[in-house]
Amino acid sequence: MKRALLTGVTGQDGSYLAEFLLGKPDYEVHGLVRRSSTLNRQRIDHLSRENPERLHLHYADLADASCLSSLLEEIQPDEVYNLGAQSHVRVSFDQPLYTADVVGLGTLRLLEAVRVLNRRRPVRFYQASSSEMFGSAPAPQGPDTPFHPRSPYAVAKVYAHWQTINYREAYGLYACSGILFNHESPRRGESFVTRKVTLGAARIKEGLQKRLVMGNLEAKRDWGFAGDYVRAMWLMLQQDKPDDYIVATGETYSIHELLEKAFTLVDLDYRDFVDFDERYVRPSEVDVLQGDATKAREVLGWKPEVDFDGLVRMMVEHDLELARREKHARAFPGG
Ligand code: NAP
Ligand code: F7E
Repeated sequence: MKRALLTGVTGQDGSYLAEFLLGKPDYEVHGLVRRSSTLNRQRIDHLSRENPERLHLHYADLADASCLSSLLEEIQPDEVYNLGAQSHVRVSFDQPLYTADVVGLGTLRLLEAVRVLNRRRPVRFYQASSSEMFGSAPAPQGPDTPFHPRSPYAVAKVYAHWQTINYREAYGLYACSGILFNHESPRRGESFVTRKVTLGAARIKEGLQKRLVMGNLEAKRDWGFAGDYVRAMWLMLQQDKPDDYIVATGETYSIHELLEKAFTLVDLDYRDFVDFDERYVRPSEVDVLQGDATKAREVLGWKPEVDFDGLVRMMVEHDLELARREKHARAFPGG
C-alpha cells in the first residue's frame, strides 16, 4: 500500500483528490483535519463511510509545526499533498497576517517535516500553487511569465512556491509545484464566484432568493473542473523527476459570461436579478487569467475533460437539486 497524506482534505480539492486516490486499490489516505465547533466534513463523509479501512483522519493545523512533524513520523507517508490554505483572495485582505502564516509559513513548516523524514525514507511533495501568483501579468500566462501577485494570498503563495523549489534544489527533495488556474465543482465553497452564481441562479429560479449581490463583473478567469485538476496533481508525483507545471484549460470567460450561461440554463435573464455591492470589490484585482498548460499536456499527458459549458451545467444542475430539496423541506418541515 502507498500512503498519501493530504492537508486540506475537507476542502474542495482535498475531497476530490482523496476520492481519486481511494479509487486506486493500492492507496491508503491520511487527511489532516482542523477541530471545529461545527461540522466541516460534509465533502468527505461519503468517503469515510465507503472506505473505513483506507481513509484515516488526524487532527492538525498548518500553524502547528510540532503536530506536523509528529504526524509525519507516525504516518510515514510516501506522498504529501499540501492543499490546506486560507484560500479566499478577498478574505486575505481582511486577514493578511493569518493568511501569510497558514499559506506561506504553513508550507515551510510542512516542508521542514518532510525534509527530516526524507533523510530516512523517500517522500514526494506536492505544493498547491496558484494562478493568482501571476496577478497583473498579461495573459496568456505560461512557464516564462513573471509573477506579479496582487493580494496577501497571492504573495503568500509565491513565498510557498519558491520555498518548494528551494527544498528541491537544496535538499534534493522530490517536490513539485502545480500552478493551477481556477477550478470549480459542485463542491466549491459557496463564497467563490462560480458557486455563488450557480447557487444564486438555482435559488432565484425556485423562489428561495430574490437578488444576487456581486462585485466586479469585468474580471476574466480560466475555469476548469476540480475533478480533472486533482488528476494532474497525482501525475506530477509519478514522474521520474520532480518539476513544476501549469494546469489550465487555456480558455477565459468574464463573470458576465458566467452569469449569462448559468441564468440561461434556468431560463432567466441575469440582468433582471444582479445588484452591485462595493464590499465584494478587492483593493487590487486580477483582471485576466488564461493559462498555457502545454507542458502538462506534453509531459504528463494531462488534458481537461470538462469544458466551461459542461462545468456550469454540472454546477447549476446540482444546485437546482439542492434548491428543490430546500424548498421541499420548507414546505414540509416535518420531513
Ligand atoms: P478550500 O476548499 O478553501 O479548502 C481549503 C482547505 O484547507 C480546507 O480543508 C481547510 O480546512 C484547510 N485549511 C484552512 N486553514 C488551515 C489550517 N490553518 N491548517 C490546516 N488546514 C487548513 O480550497 P480548495 O479550492 O480545495 O484549494 C486547495 C488548495 O489549492 C489551496 O491551497 C488553494 O489555495 C489552492 N488553489 C486552489 C485553486 C482553486 O481554484 N480551487 C487554484 C489554485 C490553487 P477547513 O475545512 O477546516 O476550513
Ligand atoms: O473570484 C470576481 C472577483 O473568489 C473570481 C481561489 O480558489 O482561484 C480562486 O481565487 C473573480 C474575481 O476566485 C464576486 O473579483 C465578482 O475577479 O471566485 P473568486 P479567485 O479570486 O480567482 C485562485 C486560482 C485561487 O488560488 C484561490 O484560492 O470574481 N467577483 N463578484 C467575485 N468574487 C467573489 N468571490 N464574490 C463575488 O461576489
